[in-house]
Amino acid sequence: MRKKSFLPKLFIWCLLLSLMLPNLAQTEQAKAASNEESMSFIINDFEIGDGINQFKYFGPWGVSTGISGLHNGDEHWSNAANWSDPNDVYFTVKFVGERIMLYGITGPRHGIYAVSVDGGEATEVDAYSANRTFNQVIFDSGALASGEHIVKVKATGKKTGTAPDMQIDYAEVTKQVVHATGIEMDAEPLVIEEGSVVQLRASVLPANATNKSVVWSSSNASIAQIDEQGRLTAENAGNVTVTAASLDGGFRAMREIQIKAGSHFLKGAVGTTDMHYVKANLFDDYKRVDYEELSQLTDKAWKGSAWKGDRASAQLVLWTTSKVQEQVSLTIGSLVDHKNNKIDASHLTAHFVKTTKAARGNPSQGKPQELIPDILDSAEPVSMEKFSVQPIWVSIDVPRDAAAGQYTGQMTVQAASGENVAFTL
Ligand SMILES: [Ca+2]
Repeated sequence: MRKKSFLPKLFIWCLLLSLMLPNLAQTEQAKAASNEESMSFIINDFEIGDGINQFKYFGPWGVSTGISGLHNGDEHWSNAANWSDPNDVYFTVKFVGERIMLYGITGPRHGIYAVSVDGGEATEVDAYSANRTFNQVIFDSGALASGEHIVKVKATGKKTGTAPDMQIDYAEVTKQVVHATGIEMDAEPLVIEEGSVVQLRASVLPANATNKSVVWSSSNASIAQIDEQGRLTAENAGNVTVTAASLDGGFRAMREIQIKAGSHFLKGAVGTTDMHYVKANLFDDYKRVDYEELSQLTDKAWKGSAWKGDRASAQLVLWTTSKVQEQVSLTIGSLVDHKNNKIDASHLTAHFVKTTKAARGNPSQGKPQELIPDILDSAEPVSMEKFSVQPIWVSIDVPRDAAAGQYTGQMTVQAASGENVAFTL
């Protein structure tokens, strides 16, 4: 009995599905035809500057952080007790979009603000409420023309409650979605050497597309890898096709890359003593040179000057490409001038600079930890991984009895592979 009842049930489900499917298809069509797709995003009050999607504050403003109920836990406020003229107390928000809504706290101490869009006539909005209430719409611009706008919110000194103070938490901007229509990449075939690192670029079209994200891929990762930013690392000789695809719409552009067998996998150049030489630069606020930048360095002759009895310091930097280098060692010779005066090699020291993992900034704010060159290591040979960076610190102690003159010497870096780099000092 039970088995027999299965068939009628299946029939009913099929009937239901066939009724529902045409409806779904119609909804999709309606969406595409209306072309009214929009998205919204938040500009927090702590996004500060002159740029697009940033706040800027004028007059005496204070800040609070770590307050639950506020967007990102933070706010800007201005206390009327600190004002000499309300006209000097305001903030602006520059944005690209078609509507802006300002959110803040309403309360008994919050006053009447004068809000203007694009320098137009001001509208007065009242941020008063009997009880302090978070996340309230202070101002809504309504529909604006698509494009760049600036909204200005000024103190008036007028109040419904006990004070005309000001406060702001965040803005919400609504923006028309501009879909990708294609992707552009240089199509010229590229010929590079094994061990090279090359930055490739692609742009999603049109220029004002909302989502300009590009997804990179390599047809053969054992020959060449490409990272999320389009940085290609040529690991081995061979041919690969690199594809750049737009995340929105999946438009694709391709480029053929030919990788020739390399000849040098250990390289070096003269750096400066006031920079850090690192594999990757995770911070943009510090004096550091990353792999891509330093691999452009070519100078192998260091020049410096020092007084008698003084110390001169130099920083040299080594880097490897697609082969590991074992037993990398340093040999430093004496310095000799053209009259054959000599500064003995015992006055010269060359050390590999070790790295230490350290956090900078505030780790609780998501600042990453990174390797920072710091400790002066011994002159013992080191092993270098593929695509790694190894700075060398050179000190020259000029003897008190050294004759004045121009001295030159050589420092050689040698690896077990037979590769070497020679520096002139
Ligand atoms: Ca906030």
